[in-house]
Amino acid sequence: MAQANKNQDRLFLGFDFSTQQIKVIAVTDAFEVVYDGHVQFDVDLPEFKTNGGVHIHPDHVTITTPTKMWVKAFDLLLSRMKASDFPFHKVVAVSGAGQQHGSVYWKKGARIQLANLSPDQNMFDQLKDSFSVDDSPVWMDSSTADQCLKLEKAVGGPQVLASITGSRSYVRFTGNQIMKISETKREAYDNTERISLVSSFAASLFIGDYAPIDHSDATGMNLLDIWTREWAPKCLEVCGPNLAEKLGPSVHSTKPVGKVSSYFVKKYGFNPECVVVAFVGDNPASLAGLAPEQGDVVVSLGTSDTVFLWLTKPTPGLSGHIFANPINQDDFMSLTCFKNGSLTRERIRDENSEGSWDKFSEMLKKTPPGNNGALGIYFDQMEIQPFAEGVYRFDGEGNKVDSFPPEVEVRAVIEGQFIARKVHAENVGFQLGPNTRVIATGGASNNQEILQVLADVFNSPVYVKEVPNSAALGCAMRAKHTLDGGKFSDIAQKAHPSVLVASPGPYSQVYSQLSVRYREFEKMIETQSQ
Ligand code: ADP
Ligand code: XUL
Repeated sequence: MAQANKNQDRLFLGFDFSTQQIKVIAVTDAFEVVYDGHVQFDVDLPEFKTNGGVHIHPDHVTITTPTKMWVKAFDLLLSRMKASDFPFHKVVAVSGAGQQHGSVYWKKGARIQLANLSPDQNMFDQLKDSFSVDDSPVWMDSSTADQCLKLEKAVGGPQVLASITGSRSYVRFTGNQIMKISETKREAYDNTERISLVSSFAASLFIGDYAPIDHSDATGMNLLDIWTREWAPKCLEVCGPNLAEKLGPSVHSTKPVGKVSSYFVKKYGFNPECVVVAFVGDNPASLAGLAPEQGDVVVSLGTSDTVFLWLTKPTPGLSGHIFANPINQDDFMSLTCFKNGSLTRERIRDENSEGSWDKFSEMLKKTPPGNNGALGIYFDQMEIQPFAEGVYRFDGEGNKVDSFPPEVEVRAVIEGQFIARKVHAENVGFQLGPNTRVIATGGASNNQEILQVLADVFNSPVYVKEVPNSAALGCAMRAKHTLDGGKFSDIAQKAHPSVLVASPGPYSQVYSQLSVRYREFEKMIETQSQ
């Protein structure tokens, strides 16, 4: 009984250091949200003159964030919590997420400054000169095409790099960003004693020491071997001198990385026993927040569509990314992003259903699953996989046609998109299992008829979760899991039960045939686009 009462007073914090803001939520053991706050960089810290949290350089491809702005924002967030009498002493564990791929360069000597922060001053004043590179490259940067080629060439080609690190080389991936710094800012590189990701940087602020990079975020660097979870020597060698030393160790995402430093205890009243659990990438954190069971598939239907998979046997290839799973040490997750999502669906709605989702849904119900063999591929913008653009329609006989009747067009866009989501999921290792669940989220998950197509195409039940701040919540859940142990899925069930919204009809045969045809059409379009 005493224990139960004591537990009722416990709080967990989940942070999200994202592109435009830092968010925090505080939850109880029962996942009641008792505090929800944020600092928005453009609005709250106008002195840094960011736009959407970043600076776009004149070349348009270099995109950075002033590192010390994050420190100041963190100070501000905590001081706002203090001003609202937030009970810091009740917090037993914290964890957090960071935008993936971004990097922070700590200057030689910074570790000592970090370990000796005085509670009489703020962190910004004490750490503002602790970085050897003032502007952190972030995930939006695309200035490293040359470095990407170099890395792939050095290891034996894009597929070899993907087979080692889970992804071919990508301009935003940190190894390539580090290589660019080592080539263009050599003095600053040599004057760097530790390179953190945004996630491990935030954890470092909390523990007053360099926090290790967690495996899930480390797999977004083109530097970690996804199978052994060790830094890949060949990649390190190409990306910068003495890089292993500058990166320090990596650690599984479930591990505690220390306790809050005395700065937080003295300045804010944290309990000195408060545990800091490894901070992770924002996408892995969202997986924890949304899809906490082995085999789960998340389909996020927003401006662009994103598919996350919890995988046990990944097959890394030339599209999508394989990351280490943030919950289960032996498992993986994939992340595949599709540019043509809601905006394409909206265009088809406007042209065929008078701009009304209700009419669009009615039309969807009028056509049979499989659309009598009609198949459409709608890449209004250059798609990511395949790298192709344009609209392609095929009738039931496989002939290319210029248009479809409105009802057929409406079904074709939804089926074409969802078949693509499934085909690319299979490419990175997705296999339908008896317990596969599809978790739908994002704007279009409000649409029951669209979700029915999703269930039919994936031949799996679809659940909906609208979890605001899924990355921050995922981190609060992870913090509790590391502290208390037990099954992660039990924690998740408590945090937000899933709601079943659509069950698959008897169409697995129809969609497996269409998937085979889709693969052929996609290959043809990709070849034509080259
Ligand atoms: P973001 O990715 O920017 O966070 P959201 O997840 O909020 O976006 O999704 C926004 C999109 O949701 C809109 O562009 C809109 O097309 C789509 N949407 C909203 N309601 C519906 C609906 N009932 N049916 C289909 N799509 C919808
Ligand atoms: C993932 C990616 C973005 C960032 C920012 O690979 O680049 O989703 O994590 O949120």
